[in-house]
Amino acid sequence: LGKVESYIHEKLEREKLHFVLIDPDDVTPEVAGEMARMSEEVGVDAIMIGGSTGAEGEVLDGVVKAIKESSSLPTILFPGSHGGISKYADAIFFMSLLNSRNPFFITGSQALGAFTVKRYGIEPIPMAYLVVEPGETVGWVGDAKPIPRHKPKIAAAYALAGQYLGMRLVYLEAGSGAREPVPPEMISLVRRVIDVPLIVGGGIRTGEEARRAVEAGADIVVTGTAIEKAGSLEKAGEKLRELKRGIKG
Ligand code: 1GP
Repeated sequence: LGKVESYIHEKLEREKLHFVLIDPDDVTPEVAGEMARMSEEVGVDAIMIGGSTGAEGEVLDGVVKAIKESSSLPTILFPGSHGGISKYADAIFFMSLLNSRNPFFITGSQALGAFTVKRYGIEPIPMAYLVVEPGETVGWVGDAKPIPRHKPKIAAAYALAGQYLGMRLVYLEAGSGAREPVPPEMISLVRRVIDVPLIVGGGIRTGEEARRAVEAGADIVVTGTAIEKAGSLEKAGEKLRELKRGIKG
């Protein structure tokens, strides 16, 4: 395993993890750097960088560089397509949107980005990415057939298929800004069925919601909107501490 993936596994032996997602299309490099610095101070475990629209090129590079300069947390790309690769990041979730209707999001974009990842020496971490209702922007852009919220077994079947295909992480995604996060029943069935770490994100805004996801079986909780939309850096700090209490107890 690469450096970042080993770091994730070592930490998971002791505690549940909190990753903060920063969308380069929503924040300036300065704010992104500040968010990363604060995240590290509060005890966040890694910074994910990406988004469905506009998170590319100079905008993406500027944000990744600012984050690297302001914190020593691992930076993991969370790309919407092969456009979401930056040479300044440590690792990339090399993800396949398994329940997309469009092969571009399952293997096409991955093929277009593979040589770039190799050339830049970014650590690829193979991940099954599953979009659950409502799915929000990523569901629409990724042409997903979102997994119905009341059908945990479908999610578990896709998750296990992902593991059998060799993916070393499974991500259950309700979509950024979702009104409600992935249902606990779905998280717990997927957790029982797979052996690889389970990431859950989308619509988790409170410490209580984060705690529920962890109690249901999430190994890693991702939050983006709650911190980006906190209103001020001070409030973002409070929110980070609240989420931490929910995730790490
Ligand atoms: C989106 O799961 C992440 O890809 C985070 O979602 O912005 O709703 O926290 P939020």
